[in-house]
Amino acid sequence: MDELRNDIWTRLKNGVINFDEEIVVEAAEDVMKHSLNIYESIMNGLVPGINEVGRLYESGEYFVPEMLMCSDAMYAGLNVLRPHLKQHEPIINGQIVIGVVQGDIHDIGKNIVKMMFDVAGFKVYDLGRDVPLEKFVEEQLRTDSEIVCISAMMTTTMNSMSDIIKKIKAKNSNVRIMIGGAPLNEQLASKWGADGYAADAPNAIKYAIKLVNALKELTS
Ligand code: B12
Repeated sequence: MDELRNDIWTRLKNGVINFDEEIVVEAAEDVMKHSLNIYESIMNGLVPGINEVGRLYESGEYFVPEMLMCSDAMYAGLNVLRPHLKQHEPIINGQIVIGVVQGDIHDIGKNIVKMMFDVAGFKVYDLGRDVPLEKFVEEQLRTDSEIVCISAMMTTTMNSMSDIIKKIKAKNSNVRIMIGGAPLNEQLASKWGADGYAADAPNAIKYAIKLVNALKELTS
């Protein structure tokens, strides 16, 4: 079983690297056929694939068109797998606004985090990518969400997070804010006044549940 699972994950990974949508879709269908864990297959197949693409881009072997085709292949796999992620009984009753900062169109990571929040039972308001600062503030007020999640993938775009956090907190000091994305870390999160940082989707969910529970205690 381990061999079969590793073979399917390798096909997912290589399909993304070689921007071969057909191979990725076939491997994704095999994930279901053999009842493999869907989230693990995303994190051990598709994600290492796209990370290797980043390395190839950095080393000058790939350029933007290749990166784009690789991300299409990654989404082809994600689209097959996503509907089969099991919806649990809500683990928690909470609402989340999520989006990628203005100027940044990297949304694969944000979509994985969003998917996991959905699965955990949160109501998620997704602003998409390249989101102007004011939109985060307006959507939080409109939906009265407990948490706002902000994603950025570039060192050039992440700095706007500091302003977004200040503006949201100025309107509503009870909101909890989490940030994430490859260039972020805990130090930046605390420097900018965010309530949390998580390096990946499972930790994002754990932390969000903690924040919502603490908020409920505070306001009860
Ligand atoms: C795929 C990709 C693209 C695709 C994006 C497609 C899409 N729809 O997202 C395309 C081809 C469009 C692209 C374009 C560009 N890209 Co690009 N891209 C990447 C690449 C290879 C992978 C990113 C990715 O999806 N990773 C996989 C996901 C799953 O990981 P993740 O995003 O980190 O998300 C996880 C965690 O961070 C966390 N998380 C994410 N968000 C959040 C939010 C919260 C609240 C929390 C708690 C957690 C969390 O959970 C996620 C799941 O576990 C990276 C290289 C890399 N290895 O990171 C470069 C990279 C990000 N790109 C880069 C660049 C430079 C660009 C371009 C400027 C290139 C150009 N010259 O045009 C443009 C930018 C366009 C723009 N304005 O945004 C640079 C950024 C460098 C920098 N300054 O920081 C990188 C690092 C490549 C490099 N090494 O140079 N790119």
